Amino acid sequence: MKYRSVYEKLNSSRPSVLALLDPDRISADEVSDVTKFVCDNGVKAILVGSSILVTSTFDKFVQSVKKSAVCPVILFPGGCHQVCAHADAIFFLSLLSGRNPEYLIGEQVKAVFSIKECGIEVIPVAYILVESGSYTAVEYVSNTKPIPRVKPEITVAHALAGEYFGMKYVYLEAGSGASSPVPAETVKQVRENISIPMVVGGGLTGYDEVRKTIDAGADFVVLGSIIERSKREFEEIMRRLR
Ligand code: 1GP
Repeated sequence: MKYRSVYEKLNSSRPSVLALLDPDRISADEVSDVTKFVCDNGVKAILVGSSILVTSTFDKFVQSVKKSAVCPVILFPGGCHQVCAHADAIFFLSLLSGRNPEYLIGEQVKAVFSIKECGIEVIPVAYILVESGSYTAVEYVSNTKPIPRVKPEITVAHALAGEYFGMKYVYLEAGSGASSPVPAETVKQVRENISIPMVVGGGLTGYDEVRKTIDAGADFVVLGSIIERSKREFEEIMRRLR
């Protein structure tokens, strides 16, 4: 089957797991092996991005991921400086849950000419930060407040706004390394109210949580920290999902 786009290819394999590789947390020496490892375990795409980006070798990192990956590589940028031509696509995020214009539209406007020059596929994403019980990097860097976790209807309203804007995915984010993932009840209510695919990530560290999130209606779950923390536990999650 030949796919016209990354978006189409991803949608043909739902539900599935996407890996997040953070250039600030994975070294240049490890990146090829980590990429092969996540691909061997069946992830359907690799996201590359970081909240801040301390490393100066972002382009090289993405290039190494692309060289070793057998699935699409998608940029998941923390800002306009995380754009490069080595990826297949970019999640063009707007942090809808926040009220900081810089992350709603400012960074995006600064990035458009680089994206256009790179010629990579653009996938508009309604990015929604849900309170996780801890203060996360995305909350700090974006200077926005997450949506209270006990108010799923507010998350639903933001997800629907994203759909009405014509965005292609809703991404419910608890924040990388969050102490609690997005509640299954929130995922369920969003699923019942939107018709576009949903990505859920942040704080998912065990099979039961991943299963619960998928059963609640997530089309894609994103795993990041667990890959860095325990290869064995990541393998276990992927094995049990098969
Ligand atoms: C963060 O959703 C991703 O944007 C992944 O989070 O690192 O907690 O798996 P974790």
